[in-house]
Amino acid sequence: MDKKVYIGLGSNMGNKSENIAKAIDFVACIEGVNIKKVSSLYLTAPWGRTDQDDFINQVIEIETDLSALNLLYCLQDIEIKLGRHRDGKWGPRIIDLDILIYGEETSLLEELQVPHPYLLERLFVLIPLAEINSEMELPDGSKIREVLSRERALTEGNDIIKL
Ligand code: PH2
Ligand code: MG
Ligand code: MG
Repeated sequence: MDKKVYIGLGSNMGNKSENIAKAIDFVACIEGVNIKKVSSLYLTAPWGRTDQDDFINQVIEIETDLSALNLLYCLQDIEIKLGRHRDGKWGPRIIDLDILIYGEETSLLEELQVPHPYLLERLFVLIPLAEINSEMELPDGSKIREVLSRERALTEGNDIIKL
């Protein structure tokens, strides 16, 4: 198990926390994946497209020997098993499993961009990431705590509630 990987989970349809819990159970069953850390759940205002229900978000740290693409395919299988169907860009979803960071690797494939392209702008990802690894250095070399305080200063900061 060599690569340290962060996965963001989100849901804003149905029983949101149950969807996330089920997704984590499925992740735990993937061969070649060990879950190392799990953040709290956060209730978060919708980002990017605001005409939809609030999300519940969570971040997990795993170790894996799967390639980034194989991991992506396993996560997509889990999304389908939990009933996700095609949703528009940033639209409502039963479950979303995004690879945020995959070791030191960069991927710019159409189907997989890592580090996640919006990582530095999304408090609903940065806050749970900082909870499980407060010393983390982000892929651009910045410190998560510094990015977080900068981003928090730009927003009201009260649209993310730790559950
Ligand atoms: N996911 C999106 C779009 N907007 N907003 C929040 N708060 N949480 C999400 O997980 C989220 C979002 C597309 O994946
Ligand atoms: Mg997403
Ligand atoms: Mg996704």
